[in-house]
Amino acid sequence: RQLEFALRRALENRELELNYQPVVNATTEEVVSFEALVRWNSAQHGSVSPGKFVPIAEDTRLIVPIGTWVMEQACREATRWPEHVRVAVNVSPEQLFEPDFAATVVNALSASGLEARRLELEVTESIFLRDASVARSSLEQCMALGCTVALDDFGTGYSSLGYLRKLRFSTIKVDRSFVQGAAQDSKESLAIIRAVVAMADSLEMTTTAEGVESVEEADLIRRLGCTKIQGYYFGRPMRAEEALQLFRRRH
Ligand code: G
Ligand code: G
Ligand code: MN
Ligand code: NA
Repeated sequence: RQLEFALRRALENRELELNYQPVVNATTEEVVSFEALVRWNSAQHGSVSPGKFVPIAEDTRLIVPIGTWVMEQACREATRWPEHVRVAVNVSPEQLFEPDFAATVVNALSASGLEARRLELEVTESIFLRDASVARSSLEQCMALGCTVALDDFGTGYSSLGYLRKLRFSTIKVDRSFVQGAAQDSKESLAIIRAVVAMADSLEMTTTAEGVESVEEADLIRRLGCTKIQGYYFGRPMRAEEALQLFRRRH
């Protein structure tokens, strides 16, 4: 495929960039972290959405070098933010099944000087589909350094509550389909969010509601007891410079 060929060159041609989407404390609405989201401005294909190129990168294993770049860049850019603000990086299963994943994280932290506690790794349930022992041990090594791990898109994959026993996640990210459902008065979505929040509370995990797009949704999510909120209402994914500006205005 043409896209694949171009993607192979994207790193060396410096066509990748990270955008950052704020995550706020549901109660105080202060920014607690930013999620790094990769963007590709291809010389040939223009701006290509991650929904399109991330799956290609995963299939071709290009996600391994791309993921390493994302990790390094995110850590570097996060050092410019106030110390209480953390950065979340999405990690694909392909990356976690590389035996040197933890070394990649160690390198990114030491090269940037970012404290490990400021780095959150976002993984999806799909890491548990294969023999998860390699992935688990990598994530546990990162946790031993002080990083946290969030369970992304919760409830959309091959959810099994057993996963929650296998790794000490710090955060469960409630998929935006439930948030949208709840906002449209779906009894099922409301019940599911309530149950996830209750479960996370008793497991001493926090919850982040994804895809909150309006003040009504933010109020609803707050009432349902989610710890943190992410979504267009509080901020779209933005360039590193804008993220920095946002701070200078708010704090
Ligand atoms: O930014 P957007 O919502 O369009 O992202 C689409 C998808 O791409 C999401 O599932 C998101 O998790 C994924 N994605 C974005 N940035 C990265 C990244 O740096 N690494 C990986 N593995 N996935 C990413
Ligand atoms: O899979 P993951 O949760 O990492 O994907 C994050 C994706 O969700 C990003 O591509 C981001 O652009 C998108 N996103 C973030 N906030 C919102 C929102 O409020 N509404 C919608 N529709 N998408 C969102
Ligand atoms: Mn994510
Ligand atoms: Na998500």
